[in-house]
Amino acid sequence: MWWPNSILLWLFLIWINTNKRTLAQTLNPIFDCNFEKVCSFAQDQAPLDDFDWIYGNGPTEAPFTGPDADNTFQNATGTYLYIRSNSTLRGTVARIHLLPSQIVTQGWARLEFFYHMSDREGPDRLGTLSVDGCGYPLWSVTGNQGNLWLKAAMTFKCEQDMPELVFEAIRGGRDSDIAIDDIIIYDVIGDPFFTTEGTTSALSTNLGESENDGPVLTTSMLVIVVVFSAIGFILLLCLVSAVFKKVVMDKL
Ligand SMILES: [Ca+2]
Ligand SMILES: [Ca+2]
Repeated sequence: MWWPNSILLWLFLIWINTNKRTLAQTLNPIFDCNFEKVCSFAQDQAPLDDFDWIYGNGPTEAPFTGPDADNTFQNATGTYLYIRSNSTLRGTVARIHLLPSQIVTQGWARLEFFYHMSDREGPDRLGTLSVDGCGYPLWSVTGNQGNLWLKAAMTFKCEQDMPELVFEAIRGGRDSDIAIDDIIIYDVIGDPFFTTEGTTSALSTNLGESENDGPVLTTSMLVIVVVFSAIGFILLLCLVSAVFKKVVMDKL
């Protein structure tokens, strides 16, 4: 019968849209650092690491590595944080701890930042940039990523009230500057898996990373509804026709 199919499908669509609204996500920034003013972070010291991150403006000292400008303003007035390459100190480590001043209210946080890892002379001698969040490894990349600022974004479970975020850079060889800029931490309120239609985001958990989309009304769902409705309509016509024929035949 046509009508049970259609009713079930429309109820399903209503459920999808209802949940889409109730599962909406609010991102409340609790840490926002573009390095244009003093930010709340701390440099680790020995024996926890080997050297410190430093501020940069415009190109870095070495000609074949590092950004030409920061990410915020894309010019030499803007500031970023970076580690300077040193071929004799390969493998040494520099770490910073971000120090948010507000708590995570529902156990989920989101981190977004930009990074620059370029070795323009090659062979690739870039080291590793990695991020730990709330005691777990969240993200890591090694090697030359090209001469551009790239964005990283991840949502992760945080059992600490104050999320502890650590950026760690491991020096590569010559021409292996690593820079970061525009770091934002959000308190995630609502559904941590929700994203707006048409976008995806990396979702980190203690078990690893995955891609997730929120429930959305897609074109394929509409096609299914139209097809089922058409089938239901044809069946209805067949039924009406059969009933009509029976009535006529009975009268004859
Ligand atoms: Ca240090
Ligand atoms: Ca900046």
